[in-house]
This record gives sequence, structure tokens and C-alpha cells, in this order.
Amino acid sequence: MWNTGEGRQDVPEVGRMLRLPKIIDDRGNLSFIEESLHIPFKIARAYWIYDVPGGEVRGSHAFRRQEEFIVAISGSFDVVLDNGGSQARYPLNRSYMGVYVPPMTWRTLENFSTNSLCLVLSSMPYDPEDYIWDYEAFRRMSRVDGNMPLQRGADVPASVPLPSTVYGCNIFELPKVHNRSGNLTALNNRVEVPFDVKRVYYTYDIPSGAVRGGHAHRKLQQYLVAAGGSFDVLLDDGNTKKLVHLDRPDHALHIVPGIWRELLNFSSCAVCLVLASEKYDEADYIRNYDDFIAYKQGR
Ligand code: T46
Repeated sequence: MWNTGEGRQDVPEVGRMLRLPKIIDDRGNLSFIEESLHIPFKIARAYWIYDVPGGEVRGSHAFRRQEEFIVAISGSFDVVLDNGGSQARYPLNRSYMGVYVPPMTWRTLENFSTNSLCLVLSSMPYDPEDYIWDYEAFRRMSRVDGNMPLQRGADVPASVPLPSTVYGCNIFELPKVHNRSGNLTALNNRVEVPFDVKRVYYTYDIPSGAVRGGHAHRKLQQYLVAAGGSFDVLLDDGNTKKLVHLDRPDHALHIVPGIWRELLNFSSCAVCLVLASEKYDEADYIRNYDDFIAYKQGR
């Protein structure tokens, strides 16, 4: 029997649909996901799947220990879950709704729309040993050891200080796994992304002419990705300005701490996906340009 995630009482819950914050303003909408707050685990890895041709099915497998949270950042697709006893189908088509997938859950992604982008946050680094590819083996295991201990995001050493200039802000070509069923880009903490991702947020429904940002951060560093469409980022370290164009989900702009940034020239359907090194903290923002210059000059 299928459960649509709408809270039906006659079937046990398989996975869970979670609603994310949605902040609406004139410059577009913004949603965010903080580890251990909006999702019940620490983020060890983020990946996204895109350019999926119609009719393709992705990811029919289970994980022994890994937890996941899955969001349709753009477009739509279905997440089909099976815990060995019950099934649930979660149609995703809004970027402020996502599905939490516990370990030992068989999960399949299907019914992808044109221009869909699937974001997955995972509790573990990539580990081929954690996959269960055979459904019958999964059924047998889910009867025996369905409650395996969870592995949380790894503890990692403190980061080295970064040069706080626009020359420290670079565009990186991200790894891309390409096959017939689309593209996948995965970033493990401290491997492909040079910090621990504690929060992911994204801006969408951005009207033409909108300018976002217009502030700097004291501590936060982040990776910015054009998950849909394109936009420009104007970087300013108080001495030098640099304009960067983003237009592909397999490229990221690394913004180091202490940089004034403005996001502008958003194309139609643009989605700005950000992997952030810190949880949201308004005290980390410098929202006034004169204060920013004073901060850079140590005043
Ligand atoms: C950045 C650029 C690229 C939260 O409550 N949690 C969050 O995680 C975020 C990102 C924002 N908010 C609240 C704070 C404001 O009340 O959402 C509202 C809009 O945020 P803000 O005006 O900062 O949005 P942007 O697009 O100008 O800036 C954002 C990030 O805040 C910033 O760190 O670098 O995107």
C-alpha cells in the first residue's frame, strides 16, 4: 500500500516528509537546512543530481548506516521508500519540502521532470561498503538487523586561516559523474569542499533585476553554485573588486570570510545553492558597507 506522506494513520511511517523554513521577500524566496536542527543528523556530504533524461530511474538501493535528506531544488521527481515491510511514495515538487530517509530503507528516485535538480544531504562520507544493491538481500537484512548504529558526520581538525581577499575566492570545477541517467556532483566535507558543511540554503523564484547579498561575513565561508540558470557575484575585499559568473551545477565559487558580496543579473529560473561552513548567525553578518571597510582596516 502506498503512503503519500500526508500523515495517513493506516500504514507505518516509512521515511518522513519535512517542511523547511521559507523566507519570502521581494528579492525572491530563500530556504535553509541546518544540520541537527531541520534534519536529524550532521551533514558529512552533499550531492546533487541533474540533467536527468525523462524516464530514468536513479538510486535503487539501501544504505546500512547512512541517513539522507532529499529535496527537489528545482523541477520534480518522486522518492519511493521501502523499509522491508511498508512502502511510501513522496512526490517532491517544492524546494521547501524534503524527505528524510533513515538507514536500512530501500530508496528509488523516479519520474524526473525536465530541469529537475535533486539535492541529497548525507550523514556519511561516500562509502561503497555501506550500499546494499540487492533487494532480496536487503529484505533479509531488514528482518535481522534493521536497527544498525548510525554513523554521524566525522570530527575533523580545525581549518587553516584563509587569505581574506578576492584572490582567495576561486571558482572550482567540481567532480561530475556522468552516465546515461544524468549527472551527479558530490562534495564530501574536507575533501571536495574545504570545510564542514553545517548548513545548506538556496534562493529561488528570484524576480528579474533583484540583487541579493550586500553584506560580508566575519567567519562564514561558503561554496556558491548555480543549481539552475545563471547569475553574477560581485566580490569586494575593500581594495579590489572581482565579478564572477556562475552558470553550471558542476562549478562552485568559494567565498572566504571577510568579503563583501552582491549577487545580481539572475537569469530566469535561477537557483543559487549555497553550502555554508556555519549555522545561521546574524552576529556574523556585516550589513553596512562603511562598517565593512572599518572592519577590514581593523578599526
Ligand atoms: C550570503 C548570500 C549569498 C535565515 O534565517 N537563515 C539562513 O540560513 C539564511 C541564509 C537567511 N536567513 C534569514 C535572514 C534574513 O531575514 O533570511 C532572510 C534573508 O537573508 P539575507 O537577507 O541575508 O539573504 P541574501 O540572499 O541577501 O544573503 C544570503 C545569505 O544570508 C548570505 O550569507 O552570502 O545569500
